Amino acid sequence: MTRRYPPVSVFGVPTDIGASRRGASMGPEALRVAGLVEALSARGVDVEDLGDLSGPRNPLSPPVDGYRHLDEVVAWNQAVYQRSRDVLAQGRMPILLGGDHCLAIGSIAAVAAHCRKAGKKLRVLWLDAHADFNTREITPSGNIHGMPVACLCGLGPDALTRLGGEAPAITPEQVRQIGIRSVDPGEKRLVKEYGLDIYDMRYIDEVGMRQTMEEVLEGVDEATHLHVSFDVDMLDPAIAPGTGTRVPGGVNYREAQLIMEMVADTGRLGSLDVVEVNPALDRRNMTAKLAVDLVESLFGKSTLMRD
Ligand code: 4U7
Ligand code: MN
Ligand code: MN
Ligand code: MN
Repeated sequence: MTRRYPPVSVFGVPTDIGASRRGASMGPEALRVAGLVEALSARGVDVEDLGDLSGPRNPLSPPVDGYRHLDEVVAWNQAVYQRSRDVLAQGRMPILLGGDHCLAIGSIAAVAAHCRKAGKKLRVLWLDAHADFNTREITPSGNIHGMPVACLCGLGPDALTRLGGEAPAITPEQVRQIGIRSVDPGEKRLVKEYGLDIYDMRYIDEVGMRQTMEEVLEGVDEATHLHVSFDVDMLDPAIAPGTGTRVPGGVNYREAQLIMEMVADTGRLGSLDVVEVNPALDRRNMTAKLAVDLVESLFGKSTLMRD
């Protein structure tokens, strides 16, 4: 309850450049309208809103050599990388409001570079229905929002894998994926080959979210920086319809709260992406509101005083 959080800088990245469905570009405003900044300051967090980054328009082109909009995705991610590094250098916690999930290439590359410099151990919690581990050879869509984890692990075009200078930005051992239930055929082979730690919906059904999260957070200590990359399509579409790639059978309301509460309890949250909110597909902004509710839990909101 009384845990202190570092100061936070929120910034919006209004683009759907990595998707084929339009609308995630309206995500940052939907999250603001749902009260994200006010909710954090009501929790006693020192929070500033830096406004939105800018970048190229969505040309709505077909994929070229396996990638849709590669040049534009690179431009947006360079802006995200720079902004995230600046925020971290100021000793503040970056919260990226997406936008589609390709933007996590820039945010996580920045966090990885920061952790290397600061001697911190980075662990990435990837909350998603999808593994996002496609490459140009195996992608069914060419959409780069299905490729960020692969790019961060060094599989992808140089312009994305080397965003932070050296590649890979991270190794698969640093990643824990939660809520997964849609992995493409080629992607299945690749995640196995790379040994990604995937807590899929079947695992969550069988062992429960509490044990899942205990395993996800095992080994987290004072030197750990936790990056949470929250794709709202992790949530069941019944409670979060406002997203472009819905998959049935997702994480329910209480399970999602428990994920956030258990991360909050570690006191090691260092950075956050909230991505894939698509207001054009939502009902009365309910998905953005739920995302804000979950972010409050991530910042220690709970029913009772627990410490
Ligand atoms: B998201 C997909 F084929 N795997 O690559 C693809 F099912 O960031 C979907 O997780 C990717 O929302 C979804 O296009 C990307 C598809
Ligand atoms: Mn995703
Ligand atoms: Mn997804
Ligand atoms: Mn999606």
